[in-house]
Amino acid sequence: MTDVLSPRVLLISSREDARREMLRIGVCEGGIDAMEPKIRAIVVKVAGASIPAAHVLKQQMLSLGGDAAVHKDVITHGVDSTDVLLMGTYRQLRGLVEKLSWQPFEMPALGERIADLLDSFDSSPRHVLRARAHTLDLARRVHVMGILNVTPDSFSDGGAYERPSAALDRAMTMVDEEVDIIDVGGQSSRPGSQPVTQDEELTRVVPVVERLSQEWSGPISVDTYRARVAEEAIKAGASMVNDITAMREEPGIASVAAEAEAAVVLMHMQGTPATMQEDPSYDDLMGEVTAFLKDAVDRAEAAGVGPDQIAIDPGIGFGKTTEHNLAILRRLPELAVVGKPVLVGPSRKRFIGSLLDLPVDDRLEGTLAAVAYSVAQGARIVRVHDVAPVVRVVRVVEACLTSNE
Ligand code: HH2
Repeated sequence: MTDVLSPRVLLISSREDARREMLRIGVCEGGIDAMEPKIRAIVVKVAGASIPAAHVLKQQMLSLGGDAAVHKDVITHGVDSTDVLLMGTYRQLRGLVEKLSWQPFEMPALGERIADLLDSFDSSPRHVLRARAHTLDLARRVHVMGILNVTPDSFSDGGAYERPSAALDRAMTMVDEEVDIIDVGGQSSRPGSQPVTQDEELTRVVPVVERLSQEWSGPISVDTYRARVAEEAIKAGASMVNDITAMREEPGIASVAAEAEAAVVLMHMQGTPATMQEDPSYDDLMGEVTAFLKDAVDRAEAAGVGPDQIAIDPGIGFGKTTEHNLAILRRLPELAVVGKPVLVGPSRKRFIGSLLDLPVDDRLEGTLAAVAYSVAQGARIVRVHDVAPVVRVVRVVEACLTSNE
């Protein structure tokens, strides 16, 4: 029998966890509904609040039994504005939303935004990704995107699959290894790389997409920021556009994707591949990455890309130091605020090499660790070179995530 004097800590990280534990001790259904929002806590950051707004937030959170952290000089009006950390249970934060609805100035609008935020963090998102004829059920299963670089100079597999027949062989090997998506790229984006001409990119990519789509009925993605390359690849059978510039380089790519009902991957990058690793720096890493991705999503949707046709990617290695990359993986769940499925591409990248002091060919274990951790942190698509071992790792992590004992 359990010793009543041995209290222990439970890990409650989801609604489901909360309900299960209450059911286990015999709480009635009504009690479970009432207490489930009280069981989990959340911290919400409000940037740049005016001093009156900060006072309202502090008072209301205290009245609800929570609290709000503000700048030390708010009390003496020694600052014009302050960031605010709202801390409380879901129940208290929902109470705040209610109270803000009858407050003056910008408070009701802030309340609505907090309500949206609570909605996106309060339940497991049922993400699907529509890509022309394909519907990828990302809620059910993490998808593995296999990299097929048809380039002479990619950082890890450059030159290996330049001939279309070699590329096709490689693709079919990935299919045997149970890849979900194949991402065909005709231009390296490794740090310091220079762009190739559009004609060269077309010559590399289109024949491979065409032949692959004849051999395989799964979703083919094209790794390009050029509207014309995306258009030709789609005509040749691609159903997804992976744009490392998040449609900033050639905004016309958004309408190409929208028209074809292709899926898009919008990736964060600071700078351009030619210069991005010179001195990457951020004042607020996750704040900047999420704001960038939200803006990219808004632009894509404004151009007609469907809300369920967009995935986001924090861009591991694109204008980031090793520390930045590690922090992004650790704080990956924060990207839920954007409301789209997350893709992560850590495969064989330099941050793994610098952590382990290993060359690109010896980064498999490091890649697998980064993939496992990313999936545990909420990534729903992983972009990798080593499909077979990654599929095995992903299946095991998924099983842990969905265990319900
Ligand atoms: N990384 C690379 C290229 N494309 N696309 C997305 N969405 N996310 C990534 O992290 C990403 C990407 C760079 O890796 P690789 O394709 O292996 O190398 P190269 O750019 O040298 O061809």
